[in-house]
Amino acid sequence: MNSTIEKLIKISIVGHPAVGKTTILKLLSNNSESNQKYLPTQGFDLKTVKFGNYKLNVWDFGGQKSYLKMYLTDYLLGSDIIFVVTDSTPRNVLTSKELIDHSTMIIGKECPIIAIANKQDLCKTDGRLKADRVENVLHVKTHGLIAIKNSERTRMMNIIKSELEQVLIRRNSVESDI
Ligand SMILES: Nc1nc2c(ncn2[C@@H]2O[C@H](COP(=O)(O)OP(=O)(O)OP(=O)(O)O)[C@@H](O)[C@H]2O)c(=O)[nH]1
Ligand SMILES: [Mg+2]
Repeated sequence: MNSTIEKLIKISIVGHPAVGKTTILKLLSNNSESNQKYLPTQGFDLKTVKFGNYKLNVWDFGGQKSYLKMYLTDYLLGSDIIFVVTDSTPRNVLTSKELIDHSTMIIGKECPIIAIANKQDLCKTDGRLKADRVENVLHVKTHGLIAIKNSERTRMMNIIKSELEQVLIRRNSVESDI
């Protein structure tokens, strides 16, 4: 495979409105603390993040129902890693499970679907679920996060790093099948 293409990684971030997807995109671009006012994403946003030799194309999809319904399949196809973000409230965790099931139906086993249990800073104040409990409900690998803290960037990059190796193994095995 062309080595430039090999180093292009498509990361998709999906989830219901206001769970923190755009904040994660900002976290990856190093400015999640800049403006925390909620501005719903219209359609989608795309940012490129350099990571060693890799170019991560991070797609942030607006969570409003109309976008999710209309475009989810088109957006998800070709992803190397999919993050489904929940705000860790019991209700949102349950609706995120539906989104995970739907995404799995679209994507099959082509790419990992990983849950982010965001807003972990609010667990103590309003009864949100800790990441391990979220994982028990969602049945996919789940990482806790506080996306509004810039110091969480390393954690998020490490999550991506741990998946990259698998992405390359998968790509090579698809190539050798052709
Ligand atoms: N307390 C807390 N607030 C957060 C956290 N992450 C994001 N937020 C806040 O949650 C609100 C919504 O965040 P966004 O990132 O815009 O949400 P979104 O998922 O992109 O929403 P849509 O674009 O409508 O789909 C903003 O006010 C953020 O500052 C977090 O870890 N903790
Ligand atoms: Mg957004």
